[in-house]
Amino acid sequence: MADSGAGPARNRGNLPPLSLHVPEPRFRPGDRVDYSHLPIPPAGEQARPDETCDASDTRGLCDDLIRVLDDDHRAVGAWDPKLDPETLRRMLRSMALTRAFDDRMYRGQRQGKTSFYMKCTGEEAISIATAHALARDDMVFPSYRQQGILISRDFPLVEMVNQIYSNRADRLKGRQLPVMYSARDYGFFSISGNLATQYPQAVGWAMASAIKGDTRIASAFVGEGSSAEGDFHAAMTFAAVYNAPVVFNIVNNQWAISSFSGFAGAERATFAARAAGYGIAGLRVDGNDALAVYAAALWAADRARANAGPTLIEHFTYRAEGHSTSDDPSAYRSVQEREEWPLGDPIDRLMRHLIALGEWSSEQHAEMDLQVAEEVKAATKQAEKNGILGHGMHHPFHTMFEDVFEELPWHLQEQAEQAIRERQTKFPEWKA
Ligand SMILES: Cc1ncc(C[n+]2csc(CCOP(=O)(O)OP(=O)(O)O)c2C)c(N)n1
Ligand SMILES: [Mg+2]
Repeated sequence: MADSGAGPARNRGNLPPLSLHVPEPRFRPGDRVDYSHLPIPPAGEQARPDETCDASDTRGLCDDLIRVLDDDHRAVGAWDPKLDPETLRRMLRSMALTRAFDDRMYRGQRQGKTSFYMKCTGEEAISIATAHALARDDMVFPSYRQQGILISRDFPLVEMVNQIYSNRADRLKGRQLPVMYSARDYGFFSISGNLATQYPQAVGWAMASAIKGDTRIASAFVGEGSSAEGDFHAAMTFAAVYNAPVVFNIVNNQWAISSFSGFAGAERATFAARAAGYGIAGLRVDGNDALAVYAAALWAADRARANAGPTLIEHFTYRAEGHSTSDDPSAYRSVQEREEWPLGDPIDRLMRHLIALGEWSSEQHAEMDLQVAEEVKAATKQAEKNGILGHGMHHPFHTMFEDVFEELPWHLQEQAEQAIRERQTKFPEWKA
């Protein structure tokens, strides 16, 4: 009988049947967590090549982990960015403010003031140290977990809350999911819910900057899970081919909602190692070490600005909390993971460093925590005057049909009228 190939396994002598590997995370709920398999090199031991080096000179750094803060909270090694205490305190404050903001917005969601929120707990150093290393007018192409960049650039908190509440003062008119900010004047490209689309956009922006003979660079962020998207690879190819002035950041926080990093390829190679395949520079960084993140971000920014090419930076970190307010991580991972994470907490580490320098104290830290909590509370109260979810104080309903076409086409005009009519029939008490 002719073999169609569709039936039972074909027998070819003693060849083993083919099989697939389906990744499985090490720890599930209830498991005891032991991270001793993770190689964590001592701080300060990583060589720092010149920013304009050959991309191949960074190969070793793609498998290593750039670390500056040591176990005694001192800054050590060639990557120490030697920041002055004032800058360190500014970064610490932005990190604390971001965490306080996240905590309050999370509670706001639980209180029904917004439908959705996403925290970046444990990942604050990545966005905030990067923002401090970039120029103020460099364009960032963020994912939804880089609110620290807006906060570092002093974007008004009240505007963030207005967006989260989708209220009548939301400058995005309620058209974006809460936390999907857009602030061109703060060098913060519109966040898209379609993962990884910001990567090719960043490359296009960077290429345009170069074509115009400008000096501004692009800095793009993606989660490790999203790096499995095709857009990631298209962006890398374009950037490598045209030597675009762009820095690619992969935030490897181990999880993509309930999928672990293995499904994006983490079992085979580091994410930074992908740089080698494209012939661009790659760095792998302790993402919970604000000084290491700063040093790597500055190295890559200087490299891009010197026309020496793009860099891929993997920030090795841990998503300390749920993916979003719609998630319950206790359903799929061990709660011990956060406690056992070997790279600690980024705010705690920077605080201890400043204390070790004699430039900070626990009392000052406690005082700062109170201040940032007050600042967030004041912004929330102010934003609440413009409305919260379900209180009807949003942009007029009909505006959702506007701003796409210069003139509303007839079929959308009809749809708008129908939608408004139906809404008035169903909810006569609601305003247009
Ligand atoms: C193209 C696309 N696929 C899937 C989703 C659904 N989704 C939203 S967030 C997310 C996880 C992303 O994980 P990761 O990239 O690691 O970022 P993290 O949330 O950890 O910061 C998924 C699958 C989406 N928004 N867009
Ligand atoms: Mg992730």
